[in-house]
Amino acid sequence: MSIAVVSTGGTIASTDDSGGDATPDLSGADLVAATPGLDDVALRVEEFSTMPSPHFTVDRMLDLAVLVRDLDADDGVEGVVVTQGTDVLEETAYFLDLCYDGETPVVVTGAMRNPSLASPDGPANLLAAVRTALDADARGRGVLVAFAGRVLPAREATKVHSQMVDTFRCPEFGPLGVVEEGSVTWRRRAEHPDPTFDPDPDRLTNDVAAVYVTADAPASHLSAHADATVVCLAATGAGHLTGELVDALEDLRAADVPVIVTTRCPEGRLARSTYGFRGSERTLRRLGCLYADLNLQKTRIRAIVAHAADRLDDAFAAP
Ligand code: DAS
Repeated sequence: MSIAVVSTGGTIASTDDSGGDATPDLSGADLVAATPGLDDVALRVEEFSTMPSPHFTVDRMLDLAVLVRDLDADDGVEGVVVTQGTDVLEETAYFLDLCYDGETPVVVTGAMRNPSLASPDGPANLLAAVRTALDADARGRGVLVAFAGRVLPAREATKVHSQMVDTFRCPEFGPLGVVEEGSVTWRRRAEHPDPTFDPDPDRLTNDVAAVYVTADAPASHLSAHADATVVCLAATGAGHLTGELVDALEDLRAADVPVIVTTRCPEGRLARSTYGFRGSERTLRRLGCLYADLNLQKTRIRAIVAHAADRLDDAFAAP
């Protein structure tokens, strides 16, 4: 039995030997060779890509999900570790989670400091991810993120700092566990398991807009997306829009564009029956919007996956 390490690029695989501009150029085999503490673990390496994570497309995310499913079906694989750049790691991890209901642990990790810098964090993160994937209690927990000693559910993990090494957190509810001295101490389970989707590659599209509502935002911020396949909206507070955005929302809904609303607050969910002013949850309900309880970028990933599986209504709640 072995742990499959799937290398995709990112800072963990970047060097700046060319004079200060780090770019991904290391293979998965290089990452494994540079990580102390793996001698007792049988590893196999899958070289998936060598790219910065902002270059990841949803098509590549689906390719990665197919690979993860194939590895789960392989009796020789005990766990899967995916290394990726941190910028969109939370989106890739959640994409994988939405497409995966296997028992084999799948753990995503990366690094904030590349191997050319003092104190690179990649080796420690890779080691912690492998130890997590080997932990019997990691089985059946869905896709996990292991980073800076924390183990987080893909659904909740989000990058909260642009530079610090302990950038991945779960706002509101905290990590599932922590890795210390190579073993995981689990403290909670991820409640609210998501349905699993089987996206049709031919329906997969990146044409799902993500709009962040801001004070006095004009109608154009929303109407610019009148042709989008789906629009995801991070509303203020418990689910509120500016007056002008309501005008644009009415037009979108009249044109049958699905609109999925979440809150722009890092913690908490949308209200259903607290406010009644124009642009409140009453408006969202009247216009047949759907509700999400995820951050905006994860809401968009869920919309992309659910749309590709032709299950959009099934994937989000009505207000
Ligand atoms: N921000 C870099 C990283 O942390 C780049 C990337 O996401 O690929 O990996």
